[in-house]
Amino acid sequence: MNNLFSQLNKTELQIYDKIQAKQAISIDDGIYLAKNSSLAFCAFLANSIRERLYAKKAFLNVNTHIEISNRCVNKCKFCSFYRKKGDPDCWDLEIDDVLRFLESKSEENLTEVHLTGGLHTEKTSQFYCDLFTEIKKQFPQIHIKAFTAVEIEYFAKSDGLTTEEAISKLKTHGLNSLAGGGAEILDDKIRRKICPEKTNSETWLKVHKIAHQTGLSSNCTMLYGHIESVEDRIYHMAKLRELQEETNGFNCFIQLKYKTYGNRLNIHTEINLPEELKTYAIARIFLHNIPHIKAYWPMTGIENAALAMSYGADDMDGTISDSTKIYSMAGSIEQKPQISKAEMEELISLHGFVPVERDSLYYEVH
Ligand code: V47
Repeated sequence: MNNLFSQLNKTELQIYDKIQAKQAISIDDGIYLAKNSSLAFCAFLANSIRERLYAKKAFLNVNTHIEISNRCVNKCKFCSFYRKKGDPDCWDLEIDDVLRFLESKSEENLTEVHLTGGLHTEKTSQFYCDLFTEIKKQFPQIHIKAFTAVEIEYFAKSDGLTTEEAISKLKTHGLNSLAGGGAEILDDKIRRKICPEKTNSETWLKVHKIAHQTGLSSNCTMLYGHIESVEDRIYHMAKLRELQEETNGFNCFIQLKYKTYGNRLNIHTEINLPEELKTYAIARIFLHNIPHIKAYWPMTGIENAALAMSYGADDMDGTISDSTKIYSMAGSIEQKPQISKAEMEELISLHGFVPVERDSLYYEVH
């Protein structure tokens, strides 16, 4: 470490002091780290925070993902998942399909179902209320984490409800928290280029704010490694940090590295592993008020996700049960994302961390 310190300049020493004093770093500090500092220094800072918060714990969840349908009225350029009705690889699950699927997983002791889909013209919020009612009847112990802010806003518009009314209706029927997707980069100039039909930045933030005020927590994401700059990433995180200051409703931050296969964005290179690891570290450093940094392995691969635990991340999401296709369709090496709890624990231990099963709100499961 002495060697590392001798190489630091004045700005880096000031950032180090802020972290020691548990202060937030500034936007300029974040940009400085991302553009000028070494991976080793960022990892060192991120780990000092991670260890202060969780010592050697690395969290995992026993969960499954359900993507009800890949039909979507939007055509986001980075998305490899959406299909039109009638396309050969378009799917559309019904309530019974979901219940049968969950029944087939009953021996896994799932504590969470993560449920999302596209913007579907026929599946209204009432469909999901009925689905949640049935899930809660048969599997009352399962936490339902569902929908991106984009889906919530779509339900509200289609059903003629306010955002508050749409969230309350879903919550009354069993919705326990919101997923973090749809944030992409919270900059409307970028959104107009990569996802022109999608809800704008202000609306995405507004939906999460209302959810938090209604008593639902949520996650937040960042889709990076496409047309955005390093500065855009930090400004994005700053918006999340600002909302968190107000509501304290985000449980975790998830960086989603843009995957190039099967979409229309026309970018053919992915960011490399060192940059990915540095982004975890900067997220941990910059998002001082967001408790958890998740390394989502169906996107980055199980080995990289485990490695991210040494770069500031503390959570590996869950066992998944081979039920998400967003990333396999976008070219992830994880074509069948499924891992047992025991395998996940072993991998975490191999990296020198202590595996801890958590529920969706990060309470430890014993
Ligand atoms: O919003 C879509 C991203 C998100 C691509 O809340 C892509 O715990 C990379 O949000 N390359 C959906 N990313 C997934 C999501 C998520 C995943 C895991 C856990 C949680 C959570 C949330 O996936 C979309 C978009 O940002 N995405 N296509 C792509 N080609």
